[in-house]
Amino acid sequence: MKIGITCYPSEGGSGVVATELGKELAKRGHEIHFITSSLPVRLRGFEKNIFFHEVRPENYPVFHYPPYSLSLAAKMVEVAKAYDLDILHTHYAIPHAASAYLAKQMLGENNLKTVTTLHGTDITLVGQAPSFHSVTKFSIDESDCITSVSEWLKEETVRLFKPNKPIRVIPNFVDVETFQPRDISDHRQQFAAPDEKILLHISNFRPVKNLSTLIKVFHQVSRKLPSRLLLVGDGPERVPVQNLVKKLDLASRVTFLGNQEYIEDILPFADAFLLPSLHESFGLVALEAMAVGIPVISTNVGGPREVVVDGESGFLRDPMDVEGMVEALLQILTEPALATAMGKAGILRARELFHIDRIVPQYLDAYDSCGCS
Ligand code: GMT
Repeated sequence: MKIGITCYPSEGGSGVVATELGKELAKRGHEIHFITSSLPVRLRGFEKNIFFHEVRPENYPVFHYPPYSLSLAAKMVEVAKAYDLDILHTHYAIPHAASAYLAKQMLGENNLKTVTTLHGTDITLVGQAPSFHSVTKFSIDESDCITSVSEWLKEETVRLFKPNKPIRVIPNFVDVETFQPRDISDHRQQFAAPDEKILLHISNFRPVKNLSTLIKVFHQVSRKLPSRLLLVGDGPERVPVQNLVKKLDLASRVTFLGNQEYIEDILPFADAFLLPSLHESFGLVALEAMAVGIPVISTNVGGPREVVVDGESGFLRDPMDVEGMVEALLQILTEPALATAMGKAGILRARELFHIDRIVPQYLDAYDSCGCS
């Protein structure tokens, strides 16, 4: 098949999923065309069967903002015609699914099928904005096939958008060759002394990531146990979080690493991974932590309940339950046998349920059943 893939190319789970899916499909002999505003971050080198088409929004003095959605639709049409695409697979509905709809209309009598994968905030947050709701519903309804990354997100989509066709749940996946346990003992001292524990959080620093709770949890844990917090990522909450860290006198114990591309090199340093989101449609980074054998502390709202088994591969707590998260963390950090068992359970679960080889065929099946092949 010849497949066009559109996603947000910078840091963020939806772009990661889209890129890893494209890479895997290319390995299986499909021709993949990334149609994105820059090279997707996880496209790290030349790979056979993969092509990149840059979307360059035109600017003009009368525009307040360059109309990216139109430039994207035009590029989709150009690539679909030049390479005779079978499928346009858009990740994150806004505005990608709308651009795909427009591209399809412009192509007229053409067999191109459109697939939209819903990732989370395109439905739960941004999609709820009054100015986006109707166009999001319309573009989802007009897609030939809709997939969602968790059961929870499917239920939320049905509740909030009442789509006109069934949604197929295809969970996110992990490449367990890249994300696997590693011996980092020689390098650990760059982050912590031998007696100190390392806690890790990775995100795009949005309000939904609930970073103030994370810092409050670390504040309490660090008073009871020598520990360090590594924060990877960047976004609008970074400055407020830096201020809270200073206010609580934690600056010497918290390291802001900024955006990092090779998180598989950082995850093995952690004794526990924290993702205290207010809600999360899946929590891809929690899955990647599990695959590396790191116990996860996350919240019991949405997708994490489908990824992390509470009490087995980590702990799930209410997003505002600081005490509960502190208690859970202290258990992991002070009971080595429990931490090891949780790490092993996470690896097993990641490999058994979310292995790339198990999930990618589900996308191929979805393409098939939408009449895409
Ligand atoms: O966090 C976001 O809003 C960004 C979005 C993204 O593009 O990475 O994340 C969503 O998609 C990921 C990949 O499917 C999921 O793992 C995240 O859980 C989801 N984020 C939320 O639902 C908050």
